[in-house]
Amino acid sequence: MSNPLSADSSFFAEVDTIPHLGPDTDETLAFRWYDADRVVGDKTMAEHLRFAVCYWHSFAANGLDIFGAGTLDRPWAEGSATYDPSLDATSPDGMAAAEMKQDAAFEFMAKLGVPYFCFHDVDMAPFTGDYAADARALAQMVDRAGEKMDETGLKLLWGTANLFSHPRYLSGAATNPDPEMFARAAAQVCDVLEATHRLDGENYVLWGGREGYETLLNTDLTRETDQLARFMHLVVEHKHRIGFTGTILIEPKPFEPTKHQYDYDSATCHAFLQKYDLVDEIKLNIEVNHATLAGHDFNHEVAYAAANGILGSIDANAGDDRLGWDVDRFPVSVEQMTLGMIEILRAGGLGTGGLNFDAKLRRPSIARDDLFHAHIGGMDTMARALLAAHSVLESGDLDDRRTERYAGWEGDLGRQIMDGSLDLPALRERAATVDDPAPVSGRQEMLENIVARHIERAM
Ligand code: XUL
Ligand code: CO
Repeated sequence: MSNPLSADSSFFAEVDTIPHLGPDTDETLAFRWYDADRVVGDKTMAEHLRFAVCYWHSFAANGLDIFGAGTLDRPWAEGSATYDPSLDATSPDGMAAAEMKQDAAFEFMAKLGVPYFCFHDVDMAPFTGDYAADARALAQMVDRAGEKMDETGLKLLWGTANLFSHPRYLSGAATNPDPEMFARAAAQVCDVLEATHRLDGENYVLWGGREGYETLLNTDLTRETDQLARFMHLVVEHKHRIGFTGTILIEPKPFEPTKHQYDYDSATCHAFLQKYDLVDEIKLNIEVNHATLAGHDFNHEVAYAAANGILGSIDANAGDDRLGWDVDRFPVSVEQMTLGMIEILRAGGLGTGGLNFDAKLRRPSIARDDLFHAHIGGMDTMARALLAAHSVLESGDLDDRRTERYAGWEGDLGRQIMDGSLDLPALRERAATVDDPAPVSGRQEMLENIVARHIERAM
């Protein structure tokens, strides 16, 4: 492999700290809308949005896809891959590559001015599949990350364990037919949960990467979901044992990599959490493109989670209208994100959660500063969405009309139906004595125009 030690000590030397220059600037390496200290309602933009950079797409991945090799300029990638059994986890090259990757990541995040990052164990340290060696390498890299966090002021939004890349997890981790695989996955999560706690992480994420099935012909669905619940109870128990006060999050996704993932969408996750008595302990990390893949709008997934008290955090990205797989683009649609932000603001914000850019550069985007442009675009999109959503809610343009639409339920009839004082025969009797009710317009097009107006005017 090329020697990662020979690379520049400053990886992004050609880019300075990204300034906020306002909407009129033509400077491309600047924020036009995201202004960390600007107050919107009762909080600053930074406090509302709680942006995080993800370690995996931005630093671990090198643009490799199933049709071709990596294209991105990631000189450490050869020595520090997500899974490479030929690596020696503690070899100087493997660790040097991981350190170089970490230095580049912290340089990038500090220059971008985000408050948070997120990581998987395998992004941070060399990963060979040998449990003891990998755990040692991870512990070293986590300690080093802690020092970098102290130096830069960066914080950890969440940590997570990769339970899907190693071939051992080909039939799932917690839902594996072999309890030995469950046990190995548990060891990995125990380490990463403790590492997340050591770094004062604000959440811990469990994405069920291969917790699903390819065919029901060989699958005991009942047993597998019981196993998944047992796994989550173990995590919750350990969280309390070690005094971790962050939130445990699961991340809905309907399919990919498996044909059917058990954490299909917000509603499926909610039913699962209720069935297994986990609903007070675990919330959701909702990813925009996972919502699209499940056949939902992003704002539906947020609204459903919020309505059931399980809105946790957001993986902010975008899909593609024509592609049915997880393309993980950076957010580009102010309209889509405004609709999502309306639900987030209605819910009172994200609590310990934030907006994590689980998004990747396109394979041909190979210039070093492309990573800055991608994040600047995502952050400006979310900032505009925040301004527009805040303006919509502050004006009352939607909520006043919505309250009016349901006004009948605040009257005698509505109250008596809901409190049970009118049964079916009583309602039948009443029908004979009153005039036919007149339908009213749903006003959808007018409401869409109102939202469009707020987006146009939000400055
Ligand atoms: C995969 C995905 C993951 C999780 C963390 O689709 O979204 O990156 O966010 O494991
Ligand atoms: Co995600």
